[in-house]
Amino acid sequence: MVKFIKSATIKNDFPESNREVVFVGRSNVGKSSLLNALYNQKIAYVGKTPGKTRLINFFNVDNIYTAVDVPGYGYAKRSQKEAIEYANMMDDYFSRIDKIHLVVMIVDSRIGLTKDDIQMKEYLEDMNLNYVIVANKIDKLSNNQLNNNKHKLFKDYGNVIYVSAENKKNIEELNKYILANL
Ligand SMILES: Nc1nc2c(ncn2[C@@H]2O[C@H](COP(=O)(O)OP(=O)(O)O)[C@@H](O)[C@H]2O)c(=O)[nH]1
Ligand SMILES: [Mg+2]
Repeated sequence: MVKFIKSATIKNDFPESNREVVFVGRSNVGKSSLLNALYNQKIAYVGKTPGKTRLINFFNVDNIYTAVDVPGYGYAKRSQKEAIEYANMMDDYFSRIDKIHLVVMIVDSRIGLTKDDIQMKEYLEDMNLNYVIVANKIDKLSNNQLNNNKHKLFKDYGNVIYVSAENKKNIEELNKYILANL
């Protein structure tokens, strides 16, 4: 069972926990949808307004680990003030490095890694964090297109898990990967 713990924006408010799996991705990539599919529950808000969620949300997953939903990056309509607040919040969160067991980085299977995604990936690598790339929205691709993208857009990124939050394709594989990599 997945239980909401709390929302927070600053270090002092983050809950006690020891094993966190954090979900990151560009706004609108389908992070909320993926969380809902993965946990088979409506836990995350699926928004029509990208970038709307500005809090970090913590969930207890089966008393095994804490799932952490951080706001999407690459949202162009943020004001400068909001962008700075966002960057500070992310730095605050990622400074808890010893608690973060895995980062699930969600990207669009149709697009590959954007400039923002690559920046995030480099940030994770600089921090020495364990991460996996999850390419979402494969329901929008034919088998041919998906194969093409695997060999072209994603060839440099090692182990990528291809999923659809929409039709739940490979969601169980993602679940297994998380549990095996805590
Ligand atoms: N076709 C398709 N659409 C998706 C998928 N996942 C999310 N979406 C749609 O993409 C939009 C953004 O989804 P949302 O979960 O709010 O993205 P977030 O901003 O990353 O949390 C919504 O219209 C979703 O219905 C998917 O796997 N396939
Ligand atoms: Mg969302």
